[in-house]
Amino acid sequence: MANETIKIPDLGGVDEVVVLEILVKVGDEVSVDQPLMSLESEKASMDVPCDRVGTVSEILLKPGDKVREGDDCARLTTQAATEAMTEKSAPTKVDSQPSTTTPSQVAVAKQPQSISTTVKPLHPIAQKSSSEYSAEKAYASPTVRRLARQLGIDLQAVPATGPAGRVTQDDLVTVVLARQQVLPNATTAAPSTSWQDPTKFGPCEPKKLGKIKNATAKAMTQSWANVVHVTQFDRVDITELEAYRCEHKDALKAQSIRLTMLAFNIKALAPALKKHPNVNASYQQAEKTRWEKGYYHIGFAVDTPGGLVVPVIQNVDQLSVIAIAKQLADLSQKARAGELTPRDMTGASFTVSSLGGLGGEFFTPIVNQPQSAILGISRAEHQPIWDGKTFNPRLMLPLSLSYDHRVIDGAEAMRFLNDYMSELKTLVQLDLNASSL
Ligand code: CAO
Repeated sequence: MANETIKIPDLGGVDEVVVLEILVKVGDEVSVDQPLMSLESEKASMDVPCDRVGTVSEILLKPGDKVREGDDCARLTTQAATEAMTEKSAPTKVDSQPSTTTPSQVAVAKQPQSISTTVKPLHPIAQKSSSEYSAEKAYASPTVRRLARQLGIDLQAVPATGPAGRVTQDDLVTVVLARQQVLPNATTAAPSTSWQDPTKFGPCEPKKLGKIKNATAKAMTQSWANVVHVTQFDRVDITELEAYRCEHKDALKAQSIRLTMLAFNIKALAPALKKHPNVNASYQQAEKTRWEKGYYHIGFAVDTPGGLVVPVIQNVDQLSVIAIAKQLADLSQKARAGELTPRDMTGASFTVSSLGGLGGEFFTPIVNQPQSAILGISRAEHQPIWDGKTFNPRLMLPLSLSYDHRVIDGAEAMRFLNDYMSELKTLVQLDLNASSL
């Protein structure tokens, strides 16, 4: 038996690196090439591989320590007879090439930290082929990257709990357990522990969610887990605009056109979005890029017997209020009849959700990914508004703008909302009989 010291190997020209994660503990039996700890320089991370067989007797470093080539990092108890006759290993560089390993049965217990379960193949949603794999963009040690690749987990979708947003092995285990046992369809949420058998407390009836409600549940879970939601509330004075709408709505009704406030709400979006392209955008996390769209396709939430669907009115910047009102009616009718096609429901750059016909005040709509903002509209009500001398009854429309704070700052959101409210008020100047509307 001998007690031997493992040293920090050649760092490939880097003077000093930081210890990120210790991957073994005292008492672990380790083998040749097994990573003992992860190190990080400014631009890359690397593992310190073990260069012999033995049992860890002491760990001499901790996360956050700064180390140089030749520093002691751990001690092993070894038996001369079992010492590996290998050359001193170099540190393992970040492996940015996709592995050729197909995600399949992987014995996690072979990995450091002795995770003892044998992981079965993942649910298909959790798997990615190695060619699709792009984990090099995520923040994790090479060991965790390798393990994620073997398990078919997209590192970028894993909620990280490690230092500085680093994905750890435990985070991967959480995802695997959540997918296998608790949330077979979820991609990012943590396991729920709140389920209780409701029949223990009284009569109840199980109702399976239909296709639309399932799709909504999945999209909302993903958005809730990934988007950094903030909701900004405000009220806009639509007294004149509502009077204007009422002036025209009966004549239009005679032509079978239903002119609701929502058509005006949608009409005012295009000029406001043009002024604030970051609100009409999608965030591509992997590339740290915001895609600002040069088109104004507005999705609107429709409440149908089967659940919520979101048809899209394309190019609203080129449509009159009346054309928007017609499309609102046509698409809502198709939605409620279950006749929407995929083309009717794709490509939105921004979404509105109006509960104005039903009541309520403010609410917190959930961003419809991959968009970065959504406008909630509630029921307009008369309120006493102070004009400096007296209170006047004004019709105030409550607005709730939810946005992704990764893409849009609070001040930007407020500036957008201010411009939107101004645009809405200017619509009273439209000539509703003109063909150019
Ligand atoms: N304030 C006051 N009254 C309003 C209003 C508002 N903000 N919005 C609509 N109304 C009125 C309408 O003017 C209409 O009255 P009139 O017939 O006198 O004109 C009445 O309420 C009913 O309107 P509507 O809801 O049928 O029509 P709409 O164009 O406003 O909305 C649609 C169409 C499809 C968006 C709506 O029917 C709908 O499905 N809303 C639900 C959306 C939803 O579920 N959102 C939640 C998503 S998050 O879970």
